[in-house]
Amino acid sequence: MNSGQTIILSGGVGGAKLVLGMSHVLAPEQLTVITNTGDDFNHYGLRICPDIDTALYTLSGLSDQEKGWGRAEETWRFMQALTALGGEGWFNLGDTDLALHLIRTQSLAEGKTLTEVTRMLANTMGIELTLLPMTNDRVATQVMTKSGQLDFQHYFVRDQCHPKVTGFSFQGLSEASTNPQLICSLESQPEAIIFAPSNPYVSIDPIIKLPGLLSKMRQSHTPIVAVSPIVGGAAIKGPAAKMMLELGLEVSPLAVAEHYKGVIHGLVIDEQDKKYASAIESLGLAVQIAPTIMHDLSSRINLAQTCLDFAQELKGHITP
Ligand code: FO1
Repeated sequence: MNSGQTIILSGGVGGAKLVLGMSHVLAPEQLTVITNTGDDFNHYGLRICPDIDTALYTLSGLSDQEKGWGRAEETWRFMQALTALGGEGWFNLGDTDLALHLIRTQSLAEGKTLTEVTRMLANTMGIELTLLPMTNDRVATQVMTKSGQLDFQHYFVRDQCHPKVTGFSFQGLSEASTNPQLICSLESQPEAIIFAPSNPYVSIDPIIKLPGLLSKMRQSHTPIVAVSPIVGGAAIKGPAAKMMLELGLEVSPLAVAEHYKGVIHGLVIDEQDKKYASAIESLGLAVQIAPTIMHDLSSRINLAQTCLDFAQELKGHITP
């Protein structure tokens, strides 16, 4: 008897869109969202957890729809004062966003885990579903570039993804423990595991490379379905396509399938990319062709439903 739980792994803005769609399809007790924490960093003494915050703001309806991160109707007087005092202005902390960072930093300093702090923040925002950081330990994504190693936010925000990437590493990952609540969900026969259309290298990999997690996922005999973040030779948002080019990969859902081979059972690709379907199937993966560009709430909901139906179909074909 399975728990009826769906687990979705997510990072960044694209992932949060599918998470929102899922939250409209499933009841809160049926949905567990696992967020990447490799983007997290310390800035002016604050612990910044961007992918958790993008999920919190998106699920609570507070997020800035145009940027995808931070809060809507934000003001920036703190940043104006900070830079006027000679502070660094490359990472924008909005006045209302700042409150969340202060509360999280204070709560962590008092000894709360990142999971406890996230639950507390989710509760204040009326979010009932289970939102978990992938781990309570510190993991920091490092971007290897031709001009040296960069902390993730330096690469992504300060340097605007300009440096050419040669690879990635995840500081602290080999010592990190997977969030115990995720292990618990995996052991109670979940219905489906979904990889949101997030960046495979810097949003999904930090999660699935947590020690022991992949084997736990495979042992659960749960269908694992990913949504390709690459559509029509481009990424919907963010540097995934540029990274693939710099890594010498074809910017296609086939390259995404190859990246996830041995991990996932099925890949959802956009109708624009149906020519890749047979090549992906020859990797031993099932393919679901569907609209994957989420331009409004109904497309987010439809894609979420597509993923759940696809996972249901695959249930019978999961070889232990
Ligand atoms: N992304 C930017 O491109 N510029 C910023 O100034 C910026 C500030 C920021 C503040 C809080 C936060 O939660 C996210 C923020 N992001 C910003 C997004 C952040 O870089 C994330 O890592 C991305 O969402 C990718 O995951």
